[in-house]
Amino acid sequence: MATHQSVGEIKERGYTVLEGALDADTLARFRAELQPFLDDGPFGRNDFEGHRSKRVYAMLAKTPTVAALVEHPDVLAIADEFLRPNYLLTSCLAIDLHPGETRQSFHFDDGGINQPRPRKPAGISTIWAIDDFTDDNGATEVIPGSHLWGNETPDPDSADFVKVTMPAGSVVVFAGTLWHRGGANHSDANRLGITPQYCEPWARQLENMILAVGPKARDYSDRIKSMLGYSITPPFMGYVDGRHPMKCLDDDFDPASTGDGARSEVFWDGEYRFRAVDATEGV
Ligand SMILES: O=C(O)CCC(=O)C(=O)O
Repeated sequence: MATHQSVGEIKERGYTVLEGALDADTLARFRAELQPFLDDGPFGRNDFEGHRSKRVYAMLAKTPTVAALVEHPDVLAIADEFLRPNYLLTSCLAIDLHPGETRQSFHFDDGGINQPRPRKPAGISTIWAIDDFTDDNGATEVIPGSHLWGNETPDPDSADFVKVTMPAGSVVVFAGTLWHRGGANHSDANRLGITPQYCEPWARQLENMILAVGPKARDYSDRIKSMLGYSITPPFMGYVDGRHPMKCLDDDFDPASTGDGARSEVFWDGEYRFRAVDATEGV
């Protein structure tokens, strides 16, 4: 589906589905990397995580192939339309619903910024189907149009929701303001989903990605490094010791390669101070 059509669907009803976005080989490789963490990991600690679900966090530290989902070009082309440059990866986790899991409570993903609604989404979320998402195995349930709501909250029993059924390898992309929940798994097999979520560069990430991923960040593309937090947002949010954070990974990093350096400069004048610049030197 063309980006402008997906963007239109998100603006209108809050979500869009990209079918067949991931090929079978990548899916198989990814599942093989993830399986040991699912096997060894605990069940959820509360109703939200799901007592019959397993969640794997800090995935970029554990399963390198998840990068193909996080920086999928069709997804990022959509996020680019909603979020400011240098937006961040706010969370990235696996959610494996086992048979018998009950439905989750309705929520929206950018609620943490605690700003009144209606408003622009401060995040774009995705949920990748690693297994087929079906009517009875816990496909995500979304309330179309609820991204535009003000203070309304949905009734868990009577809300007008849609089950996002989709074949493995597909992804639902939705506004951070869209009310949704994980469904109940009435089938006899697991339902595995992966949810990379992106947020405005001025918002705090749900997962502290710099700590969660640690030195493994070096293994990823500059785009992913930027989304983890190795980036600045104007004029200089995110600097480290007065310098561009990417210099923590690569002393020779040139901020001009991102355009970041063109926006601000940190200098020493008895104390650290900042000024807007149109050159990249010094950042
Ligand atoms: O597993 C799902 O389908 C949705 C989960 C979810 O929305 C969440 O945990 O934030």
